[in-house]
Amino acid sequence: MGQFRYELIKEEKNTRARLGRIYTPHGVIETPIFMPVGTQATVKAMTPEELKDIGAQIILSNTYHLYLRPGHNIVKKAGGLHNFMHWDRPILTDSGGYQVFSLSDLREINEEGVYFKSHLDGSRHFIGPEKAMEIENALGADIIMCFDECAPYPSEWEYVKRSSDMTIKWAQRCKKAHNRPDEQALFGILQGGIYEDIRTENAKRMVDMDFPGYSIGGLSVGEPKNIMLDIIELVEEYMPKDKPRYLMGVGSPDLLIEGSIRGVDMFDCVLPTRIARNGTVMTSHGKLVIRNAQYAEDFTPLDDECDCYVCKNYTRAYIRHLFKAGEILAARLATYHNIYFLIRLMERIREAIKNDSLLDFRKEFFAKYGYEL
Ligand code: PRF
Ligand code: ZN
Repeated sequence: MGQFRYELIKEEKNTRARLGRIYTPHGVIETPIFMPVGTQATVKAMTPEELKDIGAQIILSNTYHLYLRPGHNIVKKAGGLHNFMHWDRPILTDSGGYQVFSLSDLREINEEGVYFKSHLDGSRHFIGPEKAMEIENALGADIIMCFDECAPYPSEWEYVKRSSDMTIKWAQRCKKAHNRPDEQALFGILQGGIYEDIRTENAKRMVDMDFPGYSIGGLSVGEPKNIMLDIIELVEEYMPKDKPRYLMGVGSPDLLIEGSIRGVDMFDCVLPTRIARNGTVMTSHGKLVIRNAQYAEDFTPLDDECDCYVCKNYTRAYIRHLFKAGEILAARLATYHNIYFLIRLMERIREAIKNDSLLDFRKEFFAKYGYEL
């Protein structure tokens, strides 16, 4: 597996949390890590320089979107996704196995793959495991994901069983079709919904395939939080210690902490960037809707404990004004702060793992943020 490697540095004393490093062709990632999402080859409102300033180590992008627009062959001609978007640190691409189901119209799933209509212009397309690998190989991310089906919640046992079996067959086909194994690490995706028997079998079979990393898919799709956490605990037991674990589509502060406690190394979520553009920011004292009238004359920073560029230089009153006036700087400043907040949170989680104090950290963070333990 060429340049890709996971190094387990330390296991926390009181939890399953791990401190680690992932080595990729574009640099090293300290884990646990939060990956900002750059769906369309851009983390909305942020330049790569700004992302680097705040310490983003890896970003995520999407096969489905880049295949539809501008087309993976154009990205390949540009010299790959890193060159195309001017980001020289690690990139992970999701396979489209999730977006095809959540965004496109008129899906038709069979063992071959998925026929769907583009959410952009209604044109008809097909993506299966081989096609997903062709696209991800062309994009050239450091970490790429197998093509899977994320069963909706709730789904019947029979549906999830069939879907999870198909995802395993697709994973075998992805592994076979992957043309650049020395440059791109292909991760397997665990599925199985909320059914413990399906999850267990799926995890064992996926791990037997010996991927360089594993992700937990099929969660954060509407199931209760305690069920999600139970499933993470269940499948964590089957995932090898010497490989990274990635919980897909999860990025709220409470779940970054809870996931880390349960041995997850990587997270991604559109949440911090999406809510930022709507005027919601995360602070050490919980979420804050900056558009609200109560901030009209509030000349304090977004978060008095944050030392980001935004909090050092701008006030709540000013940022509220920008949102009310429809100024694009509003989205830029709020996005900058929110990503910084989560990157800082992950730094504090890593620090707590070093000190074996992650449970105390959770207690303090939750109390202040307003979460119930
Ligand atoms: N599969 C893929 N991408 C995903 C998911 C999944 O199950 C999820 C689940 N929340 C988010 N992103 N391929
Ligand atoms: Zn800030």
